[in-house]
Amino acid sequence: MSKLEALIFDVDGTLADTERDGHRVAFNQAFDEAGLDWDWTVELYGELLQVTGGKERIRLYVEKFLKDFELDEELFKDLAEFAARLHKRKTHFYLELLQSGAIPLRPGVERLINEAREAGLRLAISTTTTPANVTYLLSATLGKESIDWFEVIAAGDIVPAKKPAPDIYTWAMEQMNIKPENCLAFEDSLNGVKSSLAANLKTLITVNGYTKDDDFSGAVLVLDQYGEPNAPFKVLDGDAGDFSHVNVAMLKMLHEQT
Ligand code: XBP
Ligand code: MG
Repeated sequence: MSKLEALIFDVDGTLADTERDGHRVAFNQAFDEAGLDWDWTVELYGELLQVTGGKERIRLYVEKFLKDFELDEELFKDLAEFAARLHKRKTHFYLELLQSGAIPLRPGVERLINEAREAGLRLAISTTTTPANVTYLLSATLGKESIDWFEVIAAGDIVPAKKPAPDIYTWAMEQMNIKPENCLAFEDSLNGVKSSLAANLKTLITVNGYTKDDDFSGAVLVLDQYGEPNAPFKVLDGDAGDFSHVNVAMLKMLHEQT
């Protein structure tokens, strides 16, 4: 039986509930600054989350939802350049939100990370979001030193294909020189679980408002949150044994499940 050695965390929706009140708000701030009358409502954003990557999401919106969009070819050589420049400003606004402390970690995340470190488990991140978004979130919630707790922060455009492709997870494991059977992945969405399962990783899911109805077939367990000793999680699918909040002992039990 292989030994659990490393935990690989997704970021958006997993470490923190960032999409509805974070990324979506930053996108709208960038549109407003650019003089665009675009408004990504909570509902529309839920549809746009079908694609991972902020630049890709802008392009999906233009191509799928804006029939009469005309690119100013004096300013931008193509839609990719337009999306990249708009996305750069969105990231600026998102980092401001993170620095303001507007986005806390989800319940149980800080406790689980600290317990994993004390147990000597290796930590990594595999996310579609922009690298700065990760370091700013960690700094704002756990302190700047927490960035070094993660051996690898695999993020954004570091790989050619974003989730649901497995690339971001396989790249992180290559950097760590570790095999999937010695790891557990932590995800929140359909694109995320497709990515981690395609990388042959056992995956623990915590759902959120946007992903609660996603199909998590293949995940080892689906919860509403990691929980705290005085605030138990709710099991949505799978077997959590006698555990009521996610801790290292439970992760070792899950890791041994076939
Ligand atoms: C979620 C994503 C990201 C964010 C927006 O990433 O798909 O694109 O929605 O961040 P994950 P960017 O769940 O893998 O953490 O605008 O920086 O892409
Ligand atoms: Mg996610």
